Amino acid sequence: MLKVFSNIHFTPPPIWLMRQAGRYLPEYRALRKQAGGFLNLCYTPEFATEVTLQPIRRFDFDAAILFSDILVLPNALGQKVWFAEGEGPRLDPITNTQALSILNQSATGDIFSKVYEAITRIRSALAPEKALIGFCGAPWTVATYMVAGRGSPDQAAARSWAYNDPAGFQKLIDIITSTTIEHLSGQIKAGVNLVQLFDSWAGSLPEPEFNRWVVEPTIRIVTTIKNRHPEVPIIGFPRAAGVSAVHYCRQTKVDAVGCDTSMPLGFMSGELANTGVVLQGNLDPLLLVAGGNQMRQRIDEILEAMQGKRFIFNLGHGIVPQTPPEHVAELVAHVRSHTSNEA
Ligand code: 1CP
Repeated sequence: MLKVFSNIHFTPPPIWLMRQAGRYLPEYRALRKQAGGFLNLCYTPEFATEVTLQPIRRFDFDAAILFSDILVLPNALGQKVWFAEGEGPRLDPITNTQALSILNQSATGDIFSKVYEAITRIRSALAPEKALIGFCGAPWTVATYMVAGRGSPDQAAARSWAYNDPAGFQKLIDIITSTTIEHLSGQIKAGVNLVQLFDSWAGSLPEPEFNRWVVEPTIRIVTTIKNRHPEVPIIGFPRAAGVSAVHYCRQTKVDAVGCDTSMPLGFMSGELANTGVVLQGNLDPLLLVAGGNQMRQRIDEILEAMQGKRFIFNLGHGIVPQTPPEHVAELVAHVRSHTSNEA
């Protein structure tokens, strides 16, 4: 588990980065080529293990995150998912209640068992003091991909279904929610030490729909996982939720909250920290691409604002492919050089 969950304030804070494995690393690109595609990397335990460990070897992060994807879950349920080279993910879209019949919750084991085998291997290869993070997409975010069949800037397809036929859309959310609970439990049993729920598109909904499609399913997931595995911390990442992040933390009872790039540091250290959660974030991934003095200054500002809080250093969203690996090394060194300015 990350040391920050022990209730003590650490200087410097623990650090890991979203998308710390991936296309910005030459060793990742080489293995992806050898595997013959992204999903082959995810579904071959040897490859998934190697890719998970690559950034730990290079940068000595405090945590490894399982190499997988949020779209493994719809694929395990029977939806066709593929990754075209140079494009984002593609799925055969599910756009109405009748189409839900292709989803089969009792067939997920074929794919999920590959993920659990990778977790067992990673946990035994990883130094005991390093945390292993498991994850799922949150139901709303996963639904946006299942319904549109791809990433979309406005999540219009899922939002429209949710407005036109909320009872039907609820059925899709319920299937994703219960499968997410099973998949997170499976990951925990296989050896992950904490889990993160990625709600990358939480920011696209008005308040009533935010409550119904983001907060409610997350409450169900957190409550059930806490019942089954009370010792496992849960990080929620309601990206771009703005001030609604406070309500999200209070209602869902996540242990930690991922703060996106746009979140003001004063809001994080004030209203958001007052909910009692551990904070995680929130350097702009493009400042990591820029590097240099600008990046170091912003790291200092974040660390000063988080002084005395329980805090995990991370980005505000995932590393982008054009990131120079040397800048990542510089980021880690700079965060680790930070010492408390309290007497
Ligand atoms: O090699 C390649 O072409 C694939 C690039 C790639 C990678 C490295 C994808 C496709 N997924 C991943 C790994 C991944 N995805 C991880 C692994 C662990 C890590 O190192 O962090 C995780 C946690 C994810 C989560 C994920 N996948 C999210 C949530 C976080 C976020 O970025 O907002 C989302 C939305 C996805 C969907 C997805 N998978 C891949 C891409 C390019 C996308 C985004 C599609 C879009 O543009 O909407």
